[in-house]
Amino acid sequence: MQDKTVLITGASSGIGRATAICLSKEYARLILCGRNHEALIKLQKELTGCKTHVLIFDVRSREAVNTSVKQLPKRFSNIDILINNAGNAHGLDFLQDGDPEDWDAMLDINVKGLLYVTQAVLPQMVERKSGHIINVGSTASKEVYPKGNVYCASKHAVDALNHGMRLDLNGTGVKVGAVHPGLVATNFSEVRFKNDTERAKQVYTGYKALEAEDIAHTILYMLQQPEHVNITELVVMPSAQASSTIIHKHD
Ligand code: 8X3
Repeated sequence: MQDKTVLITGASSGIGRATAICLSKEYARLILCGRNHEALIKLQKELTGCKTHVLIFDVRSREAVNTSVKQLPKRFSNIDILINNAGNAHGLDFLQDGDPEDWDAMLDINVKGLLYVTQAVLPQMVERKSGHIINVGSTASKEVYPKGNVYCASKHAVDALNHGMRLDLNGTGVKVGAVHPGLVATNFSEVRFKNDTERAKQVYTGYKALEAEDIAHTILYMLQQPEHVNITELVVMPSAQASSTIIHKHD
């Protein structure tokens, strides 16, 4: 077990939750961040192998992000690894039919939220000349698909920020990399389709989608590289997926 502290945003469900479970077996301290207090406490109870701290904040609030990170108890305050995982899709509509509230949510959470958390955590990494940031992007960071417009824009921004951080942090001792998942069977589509469970289920039927654990293992692999090795990005899709729109489904 490495004596390191990991902060994970969006840890209450999906890839964030699976990553917390996976990393709890490898690292000494985990900070579980999110909005859903109940889900995070439940997760905390499951993670018996390492020390955990639950931090409730909405990444959309810069003030809440900064205050929460500042108020971390001493033994959790030196963050070695930041997993920028919090992110959502809201709606799947032609741009001309889009709901500006959905746009705001995606840009505020996926882009600005990621920036706020990064800025709250980064100075101490730079000061200690050590740290590792993993940004969770998407295949939507690399491709734009019909009706994906603003979600894809937000994830393209994550891709750009992943590059930008690596450029700006070059020589500081802080590593930066991204994982870009394709179709992962989580509550992602339920959120996107606003609890239309049937429609959400369709996204992952007819083929074997990735599971959140697959991405958690990819993140662990990126973290476990030797000091001199930085995996700058990995795109991970189900074998049945060739692109955002080409998915081989059986009947
Ligand atoms: C999730 C994958 O295909 O819905 O980021 O954009 S997709």
